[in-house]
Amino acid sequence: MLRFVTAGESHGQALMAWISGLPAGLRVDFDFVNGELHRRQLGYGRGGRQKIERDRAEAIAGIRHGRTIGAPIALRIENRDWPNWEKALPVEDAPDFADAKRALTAPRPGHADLAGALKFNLHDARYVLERASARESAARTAAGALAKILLAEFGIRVLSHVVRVGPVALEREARWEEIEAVCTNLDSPLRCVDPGVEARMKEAVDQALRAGDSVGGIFEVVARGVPPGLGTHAQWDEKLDGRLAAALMSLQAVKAVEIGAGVANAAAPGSTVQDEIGYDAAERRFVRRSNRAGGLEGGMTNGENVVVRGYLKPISTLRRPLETADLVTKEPVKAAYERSDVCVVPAAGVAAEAVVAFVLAQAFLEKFGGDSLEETRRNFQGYANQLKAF
Ligand code: EPS
Repeated sequence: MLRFVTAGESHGQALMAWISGLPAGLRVDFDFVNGELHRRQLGYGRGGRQKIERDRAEAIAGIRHGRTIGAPIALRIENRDWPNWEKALPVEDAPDFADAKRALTAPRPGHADLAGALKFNLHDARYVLERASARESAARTAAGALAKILLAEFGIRVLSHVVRVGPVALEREARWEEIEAVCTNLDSPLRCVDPGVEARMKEAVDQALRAGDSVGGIFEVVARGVPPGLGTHAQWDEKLDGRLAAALMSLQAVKAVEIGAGVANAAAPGSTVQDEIGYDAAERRFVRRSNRAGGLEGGMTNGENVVVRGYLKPISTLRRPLETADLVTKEPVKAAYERSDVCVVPAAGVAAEAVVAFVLAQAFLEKFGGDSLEETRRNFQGYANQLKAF
Protein backbone atom coordinates (compact mmCIF):
# COMPACT_ATOMS: atom_id res chain seq x y z
CA MET A 1 0.00 0.00 0.00
CA LEU A 2 1.52 3.29 -1.11
CA ARG A 3 1.19 6.13 1.40
CA PHE A 4 3.05 9.11 2.79
CA VAL A 5 2.98 11.46 5.72
CA THR A 6 4.91 14.65 6.38
CA ALA A 7 6.30 16.40 9.44
CA GLY A 8 7.91 19.76 10.04
CA GLU A 9 7.12 23.35 10.89
CA SER A 10 7.60 26.24 8.48
CA HIS A 11 10.45 27.71 10.53
CA GLY A 12 11.65 24.53 12.25
CA GLN A 13 14.86 22.65 11.44
CA ALA A 14 13.52 20.75 8.47
CA LEU A 15 10.56 19.23 6.68
CA MET A 16 10.29 15.46 6.46
CA ALA A 17 8.38 13.06 4.25
CA TRP A 18 7.98 9.32 4.86
CA ILE A 19 6.94 7.29 1.85
CA SER A 20 6.01 3.67 2.19
CA GLY A 21 4.94 1.14 -0.42
CA LEU A 22 7.07 1.91 -3.47
CA PRO A 23 8.28 -1.24 -5.21
CA ALA A 24 11.96 -2.19 -4.97
CA GLY A 25 14.31 -1.48 -7.86
CA LEU A 26 13.08 1.98 -8.83
CA ARG A 27 15.97 4.26 -9.77
CA VAL A 28 15.64 7.59 -7.95
CA ASP A 29 17.04 10.59 -9.77
CA PHE A 30 17.66 13.23 -7.11
CA ASP A 31 18.31 15.89 -9.74
CA PHE A 32 14.70 15.36 -10.77
CA VAL A 33 13.41 15.44 -7.15
CA ASN A 34 15.35 18.63 -6.44
CA GLY A 35 14.22 20.12 -9.75
CA GLU A 36 10.63 19.62 -8.62
CA LEU A 37 11.39 21.32 -5.29
CA HIS A 38 12.95 24.19 -7.19
CA ARG A 39 9.91 24.53 -9.47
CA ARG A 40 7.68 24.82 -6.41
CA GLN A 41 9.76 27.73 -5.13
CA LEU A 42 9.25 29.77 -8.31
CA GLY A 43 6.48 32.09 -9.38
CA TYR A 44 5.83 35.80 -9.56
CA GLY A 45 4.36 37.12 -6.33
CA ARG A 46 6.39 35.04 -3.89
CA GLY A 47 7.65 36.75 -0.73
CA GLY A 48 11.15 37.11 0.70
CA ARG A 49 11.31 33.57 2.07
CA GLN A 50 12.18 31.99 -1.25
CA LYS A 51 15.37 34.08 -1.39
CA ILE A 52 16.46 32.29 1.79
CA GLU A 53 15.51 28.72 0.90
CA ARG A 54 17.23 26.39 -1.60
CA ASP A 55 15.06 23.33 -1.14
CA ARG A 56 16.84 20.01 -1.60
CA ALA A 57 15.73 16.55 -0.51
CA GLU A 58 18.16 14.29 1.28
CA ALA A 59 17.28 10.59 1.62
CA ILE A 60 17.75 9.21 5.11
CA ALA A 61 16.30 5.75 4.52
CA GLY A 62 14.92 3.37 1.92
CA ILE A 63 17.18 4.25 -1.04
CA ARG A 64 20.50 2.45 -1.50
CA HIS A 65 22.86 2.57 -4.48
CA GLY A 66 20.41 4.93 -6.17
CA ARG A 67 17.42 2.58 -6.05
CA THR A 68 14.45 1.88 -3.80
CA ILE A 69 14.82 -1.30 -1.75
CA GLY A 70 11.18 -1.86 -0.80
CA ALA A 71 11.71 -0.28 2.62
CA PRO A 72 10.05 2.94 3.83
CA ILE A 73 11.76 6.03 2.45
CA ALA A 74 12.51 9.05 4.63
CA LEU A 75 13.31 12.38 3.00
CA ARG A 76 14.53 15.53 4.73
CA ILE A 77 14.41 19.09 3.40
CA GLU A 78 16.40 21.57 5.45
CA ASN A 79 14.87 24.96 6.33
CA ARG A 80 17.67 27.44 5.78
CA ASP A 81 15.59 30.00 7.70
CA TRP A 82 15.91 27.91 10.89
CA PRO A 83 18.95 29.77 12.34
CA ASN A 84 16.75 32.90 12.38
CA TRP A 85 14.09 31.04 14.39
CA GLU A 86 16.15 28.86 16.72
CA LYS A 87 15.44 31.12 19.66
CA ALA A 88 11.75 31.58 18.85
CA LEU A 89 11.01 27.87 18.36
CA PRO A 90 13.53 25.89 20.43
CA VAL A 91 12.86 22.20 20.96
CA GLU A 92 13.79 22.37 24.63
CA ASP A 93 12.40 25.12 26.77
CA ALA A 94 14.68 27.55 28.57
CA PRO A 95 13.68 30.61 30.63
CA ASP A 96 15.67 33.08 28.53
CA PHE A 97 13.80 31.95 25.42
CA ALA A 98 10.51 33.39 26.64
CA ASP A 99 11.29 36.88 25.27
CA ALA A 100 12.35 35.49 21.91
CA LYS A 101 8.96 33.88 21.23
CA ARG A 102 7.34 35.40 18.20
CA ALA A 103 3.86 35.02 19.61
CA LEU A 104 0.91 35.63 17.30
CA THR A 105 -2.25 36.62 19.17
CA ALA A 106 -4.11 38.53 16.43
CA PRO A 107 -5.52 35.63 14.33
CA ARG A 108 -5.69 36.26 10.58
CA PRO A 109 -9.17 35.77 9.12
CA GLY A 110 -8.92 32.89 6.65
CA HIS A 111 -5.82 31.34 8.21
CA ALA A 112 -5.80 28.33 10.55
CA ASP A 113 -4.83 30.65 13.45
CA LEU A 114 -8.11 30.95 15.36
CA ALA A 115 -9.59 27.49 14.79
CA GLY A 116 -6.23 25.91 15.70
CA ALA A 117 -5.73 28.06 18.79
CA LEU A 118 -9.17 27.09 20.09
CA LYS A 119 -8.73 23.43 19.22
CA PHE A 120 -5.28 23.02 20.80
CA ASN A 121 -5.98 25.44 23.68
CA LEU A 122 -3.12 27.75 22.75
CA HIS A 123 -3.20 31.50 23.35
CA ASP A 124 -0.43 31.91 20.81
CA ALA A 125 -1.28 30.82 17.26
CA ARG A 126 2.42 30.43 16.38
CA TYR A 127 2.47 26.64 16.72
CA VAL A 128 -0.69 26.37 14.62
CA LEU A 129 0.48 28.57 11.77
CA GLU A 130 3.88 26.93 11.71
CA ARG A 131 2.34 23.63 10.72
CA ALA A 132 -0.59 25.03 8.71
CA SER A 133 1.86 26.97 6.52
CA ALA A 134 2.06 26.06 2.83
CA ARG A 135 5.75 25.43 3.38
CA GLU A 136 4.58 21.88 4.20
CA SER A 137 3.78 21.42 0.53
CA ALA A 138 7.55 21.18 -0.14
CA ALA A 139 7.51 17.80 1.65
CA ARG A 140 4.51 16.72 -0.44
CA THR A 141 6.34 17.82 -3.58
CA ALA A 142 9.29 15.58 -2.66
CA ALA A 143 6.99 12.60 -2.00
CA GLY A 144 5.13 13.31 -5.22
CA ALA A 145 8.39 13.44 -7.16
CA LEU A 146 8.97 9.78 -6.23
CA ALA A 147 5.46 8.96 -7.43
CA LYS A 148 6.23 10.78 -10.70
CA ILE A 149 9.39 8.71 -11.10
CA LEU A 150 7.36 5.52 -10.73
CA LEU A 151 4.66 6.71 -13.15
CA ALA A 152 7.28 7.77 -15.72
CA GLU A 153 8.46 4.14 -15.88
CA PHE A 154 5.04 3.41 -17.37
CA GLY A 155 4.82 6.42 -19.69
CA ILE A 156 2.64 8.55 -17.40
CA ARG A 157 3.50 12.23 -16.91
CA VAL A 158 1.92 14.87 -14.69
CA LEU A 159 2.30 18.63 -15.32
CA SER A 160 0.41 21.81 -14.48
CA HIS A 161 -0.17 25.36 -15.64
CA VAL A 162 -1.92 28.45 -14.36
CA VAL A 163 -5.31 29.27 -15.87
CA ARG A 164 -6.35 32.19 -13.65
CA VAL A 165 -4.77 34.82 -11.41
CA GLY A 166 -7.38 37.05 -9.76
CA PRO A 167 -9.58 38.50 -12.51
CA VAL A 168 -7.29 37.42 -15.41
CA ALA A 169 -8.05 34.05 -17.01
CA LEU A 170 -6.76 31.94 -19.90
CA GLU A 171 -9.95 31.62 -21.95
CA ARG A 172 -8.94 28.61 -24.06
CA GLU A 173 -7.76 25.04 -23.68
CA ALA A 174 -4.00 24.51 -23.50
CA ARG A 175 -2.36 21.80 -25.59
CA TRP A 176 -0.06 19.28 -23.86
CA GLU A 177 2.98 20.58 -25.80
CA GLU A 178 2.30 24.11 -24.56
CA ILE A 179 2.02 22.92 -20.96
CA GLU A 180 5.23 20.96 -21.36
CA ALA A 181 7.03 24.03 -22.76
CA VAL A 182 5.87 26.36 -20.02
CA CYS A 183 6.82 23.82 -17.33
CA THR A 184 10.31 23.53 -18.80
CA ASN A 185 10.73 27.30 -18.99
CA LEU A 186 11.78 28.13 -15.43
CA ASP A 187 11.83 31.84 -16.33
CA SER A 188 8.10 31.86 -17.01
CA PRO A 189 6.78 34.17 -14.27
CA LEU A 190 3.39 32.53 -13.72
CA ARG A 191 3.50 29.32 -15.79
CA CYS A 192 0.71 30.46 -18.09
CA VAL A 193 0.87 29.10 -21.65
CA ASP A 194 -0.19 32.43 -23.21
CA PRO A 195 2.39 35.23 -22.80
CA GLY A 196 -0.21 37.98 -23.37
CA VAL A 197 -2.49 36.61 -20.65
CA GLU A 198 0.51 36.03 -18.41
CA ALA A 199 1.51 39.69 -18.70
CA ARG A 200 -1.95 40.70 -17.51
CA MET A 201 -1.74 38.13 -14.69
CA LYS A 202 1.52 39.77 -13.60
CA GLU A 203 -0.24 43.13 -13.52
CA ALA A 204 -2.90 41.64 -11.25
CA VAL A 205 -0.16 40.50 -8.86
CA ASP A 206 1.50 43.93 -8.98
CA GLN A 207 -1.77 45.62 -8.25
CA ALA A 208 -2.38 43.39 -5.21
CA LEU A 209 1.16 44.03 -4.01
CA ARG A 210 0.72 47.80 -4.27
CA ALA A 211 -2.60 47.63 -2.43
CA GLY A 212 -1.21 45.49 0.42
CA ASP A 213 -3.61 42.79 -0.75
CA SER A 214 -3.29 39.24 -2.16
CA VAL A 215 -4.71 37.33 -5.15
CA GLY A 216 -5.91 33.76 -5.69
CA GLY A 217 -6.50 31.91 -8.91
CA ILE A 218 -6.79 28.52 -10.60
CA PHE A 219 -4.20 25.94 -11.61
CA GLU A 220 -4.83 22.99 -13.88
CA VAL A 221 -3.05 19.65 -13.50
CA VAL A 222 -2.91 17.32 -16.51
CA ALA A 223 -1.81 13.68 -16.37
CA ARG A 224 -1.00 12.12 -19.74
CA GLY A 225 -0.54 8.46 -20.63
CA VAL A 226 -2.83 7.16 -17.89
CA PRO A 227 -4.29 3.75 -18.80
CA PRO A 228 -8.05 3.22 -18.56
CA GLY A 229 -9.29 1.43 -15.45
CA LEU A 230 -7.44 3.06 -12.54
CA GLY A 231 -9.80 3.52 -9.61
CA THR A 232 -13.21 1.87 -9.52
CA HIS A 233 -16.91 2.63 -9.70
CA ALA A 234 -17.61 -0.17 -7.21
CA GLN A 235 -17.10 1.49 -3.83
CA TRP A 236 -17.56 5.15 -2.85
CA ASP A 237 -14.24 5.63 -1.11
CA GLU A 238 -12.30 3.92 -3.91
CA LYS A 239 -13.59 6.21 -6.65
CA LEU A 240 -10.58 7.95 -8.14
CA ASP A 241 -12.31 11.28 -8.78
CA GLY A 242 -13.16 11.52 -5.08
CA ARG A 243 -9.65 10.58 -4.04
CA LEU A 244 -8.09 13.14 -6.38
CA ALA A 245 -10.49 15.81 -5.15
CA ALA A 246 -9.59 15.08 -1.52
CA ALA A 247 -5.87 15.26 -2.28
CA LEU A 248 -6.22 18.59 -4.07
CA MET A 249 -8.60 20.05 -1.51
CA SER A 250 -6.11 19.23 1.24
CA LEU A 251 -3.57 21.63 -0.26
CA GLN A 252 -3.25 24.93 1.57
CA ALA A 253 -5.65 27.64 0.27
CA VAL A 254 -7.47 25.35 -2.20
CA LYS A 255 -11.20 25.93 -1.70
CA ALA A 256 -12.72 24.23 -4.74
CA VAL A 257 -11.79 21.43 -7.11
CA GLU A 258 -13.00 20.84 -10.64
CA ILE A 259 -12.63 17.73 -12.79
CA GLY A 260 -12.55 18.32 -16.52
CA ALA A 261 -15.07 20.98 -17.49
CA GLY A 262 -17.17 20.14 -14.41
CA VAL A 263 -18.26 23.71 -13.62
CA ALA A 264 -19.34 24.68 -17.15
CA ASN A 265 -20.90 21.22 -17.66
CA ALA A 266 -23.39 21.87 -14.87
CA ALA A 267 -24.99 24.61 -16.98
CA ALA A 268 -24.89 22.86 -20.37
CA PRO A 269 -27.25 20.29 -21.96
CA GLY A 270 -26.11 16.67 -21.68
CA SER A 271 -25.74 16.31 -25.43
CA THR A 272 -22.94 18.91 -25.45
CA VAL A 273 -21.23 17.64 -22.32
CA GLN A 274 -20.60 13.91 -22.79
CA ASP A 275 -17.53 12.93 -24.81
CA GLU A 276 -18.48 10.80 -27.82
CA ILE A 277 -16.64 7.50 -28.23
CA GLY A 278 -14.73 6.29 -31.27
CA TYR A 279 -12.25 3.49 -32.00
CA ASP A 280 -8.74 3.96 -33.39
CA ALA A 281 -8.15 0.69 -35.23
CA ALA A 282 -4.45 1.42 -35.85
CA GLU A 283 -3.76 2.05 -32.15
CA ARG A 284 -6.35 -0.56 -31.12
CA ARG A 285 -7.83 1.73 -28.52
CA PHE A 286 -11.08 3.57 -27.82
CA VAL A 287 -10.76 7.35 -28.20
CA ARG A 288 -12.77 10.52 -27.50
CA ARG A 289 -13.13 13.59 -29.65
CA SER A 290 -13.35 15.80 -26.57
CA ASN A 291 -12.37 15.42 -22.94
CA ARG A 292 -14.92 17.37 -20.93
CA ALA A 293 -15.01 14.49 -18.41
CA GLY A 294 -11.36 15.18 -17.57
CA GLY A 295 -10.39 11.55 -18.15
CA LEU A 296 -12.61 10.22 -15.36
CA GLU A 297 -15.93 8.43 -15.69
CA GLY A 298 -17.62 6.48 -12.91
CA GLY A 299 -14.64 7.06 -10.63
CA MET A 300 -12.27 5.36 -13.11
CA THR A 301 -9.77 6.65 -15.61
CA ASN A 302 -11.03 6.24 -19.18
CA GLY A 303 -7.71 6.48 -21.04
CA GLU A 304 -7.91 10.20 -21.84
CA ASN A 305 -5.78 12.81 -20.06
CA VAL A 306 -6.75 13.27 -16.42
CA VAL A 307 -7.52 17.00 -16.02
CA VAL A 308 -8.18 18.52 -12.60
CA ARG A 309 -8.26 22.10 -11.41
CA GLY A 310 -7.73 23.65 -8.01
CA TYR A 311 -9.25 27.00 -7.07
CA LEU A 312 -7.12 28.97 -4.62
CA LYS A 313 -8.43 31.66 -2.35
CA PRO A 314 -6.10 34.64 -1.95
CA ILE A 315 -3.43 34.28 0.78
CA SER A 316 -4.86 35.28 4.15
CA THR A 317 -1.82 37.22 5.39
CA LEU A 318 -2.45 40.83 4.34
CA ARG A 319 -0.14 43.83 4.59
CA ARG A 320 -3.33 45.88 5.03
CA PRO A 321 -4.83 43.61 7.67
CA LEU A 322 -8.49 42.94 8.37
CA GLU A 323 -10.25 43.27 11.72
CA THR A 324 -9.84 40.49 14.24
CA ALA A 325 -10.14 39.84 17.99
CA ASP A 326 -7.05 39.31 20.15
CA LEU A 327 -6.74 35.75 21.52
CA VAL A 328 -5.76 37.03 25.00
CA THR A 329 -7.47 40.40 25.52
CA LYS A 330 -10.44 39.65 23.20
CA GLU A 331 -10.18 43.32 22.15
CA PRO A 332 -10.66 44.31 18.49
CA VAL A 333 -7.27 44.58 16.78
CA LYS A 334 -5.81 44.42 13.29
CA ALA A 335 -4.82 40.90 12.18
CA ALA A 336 -1.16 39.98 12.39
CA TYR A 337 1.06 40.61 9.40
CA GLU A 338 4.33 38.89 8.80
CA ARG A 339 6.41 38.43 5.66
CA SER A 340 4.24 36.62 3.16
CA ASP A 341 3.54 35.79 -0.47
CA VAL A 342 1.08 37.82 -2.56
CA CYS A 343 0.31 35.09 -5.14
CA VAL A 344 1.09 31.36 -4.89
CA VAL A 345 -0.94 29.90 -7.76
CA PRO A 346 2.07 28.55 -9.74
CA ALA A 347 3.64 27.06 -6.59
CA ALA A 348 0.35 25.46 -5.57
CA GLY A 349 0.14 23.97 -9.06
CA VAL A 350 3.47 22.20 -8.59
CA ALA A 351 2.38 20.86 -5.18
CA ALA A 352 -0.86 19.77 -6.85
CA GLU A 353 1.06 17.86 -9.53
CA ALA A 354 2.75 16.02 -6.67
CA VAL A 355 -0.44 14.99 -4.89
CA VAL A 356 -2.16 14.06 -8.15
CA ALA A 357 0.88 11.95 -9.10
CA PHE A 358 0.80 10.31 -5.69
CA VAL A 359 -2.90 9.40 -5.89
CA LEU A 360 -2.44 8.09 -9.45
CA ALA A 361 0.57 6.05 -8.29
CA GLN A 362 -1.53 4.62 -5.46
CA ALA A 363 -4.28 3.59 -7.87
CA PHE A 364 -1.66 2.27 -10.29
CA LEU A 365 -0.04 0.08 -7.65
CA GLU A 366 -3.43 -1.12 -6.41
CA LYS A 367 -4.04 -2.50 -9.89
CA PHE A 368 -0.55 -3.56 -10.95
CA GLY A 369 1.56 -3.41 -7.80
CA GLY A 370 4.24 -5.98 -7.19
CA ASP A 371 7.00 -5.88 -4.60
CA SER A 372 9.57 -5.13 -7.28
CA LEU A 373 9.49 -2.90 -10.33
CA GLU A 374 9.93 -5.99 -12.56
CA GLU A 375 6.89 -7.69 -11.05
CA THR A 376 4.85 -4.49 -11.45
CA ARG A 377 5.97 -4.21 -15.07
CA ARG A 378 4.85 -7.79 -15.82
CA ASN A 379 1.44 -7.10 -14.30
CA PHE A 380 1.10 -3.86 -16.26
CA GLN A 381 2.15 -5.52 -19.51
CA GLY A 382 -0.43 -8.28 -19.03
CA TYR A 383 -3.17 -5.65 -18.75
CA ALA A 384 -1.81 -3.68 -21.72
CA ASN A 385 -2.01 -6.90 -23.78
CA GLN A 386 -5.57 -7.49 -22.57
CA LEU A 387 -6.57 -3.97 -23.70
CA LYS A 388 -5.08 -4.48 -27.18
CA ALA A 389 -6.88 -7.79 -27.53
CA PHE A 390 -10.20 -6.47 -26.19
C1 EPS B 1 3.53 30.95 4.51
C2 EPS B 1 4.24 32.12 4.76
C3 EPS B 1 5.49 32.43 4.07
C4 EPS B 1 5.53 31.69 2.78
C5 EPS B 1 5.33 30.22 3.12
C6 EPS B 1 3.92 30.00 3.48
O1 EPS B 1 6.62 32.00 4.80
P1 EPS B 1 7.42 33.00 5.69
O2 EPS B 1 6.49 33.40 6.78
O3 EPS B 1 8.61 32.24 6.21
O4 EPS B 1 7.80 34.15 4.79
O5 EPS B 1 6.68 31.94 2.03
O6 EPS B 1 5.66 29.41 2.07
C7 EPS B 1 6.88 28.84 2.11
C8 EPS B 1 7.82 29.11 3.00
C9 EPS B 1 7.08 27.88 1.05
O7 EPS B 1 8.18 27.33 0.96
O8 EPS B 1 6.13 27.67 0.29
C10 EPS B 1 2.31 30.63 5.25
O9 EPS B 1 2.06 31.26 6.28
O10 EPS B 1 1.55 29.75 4.82
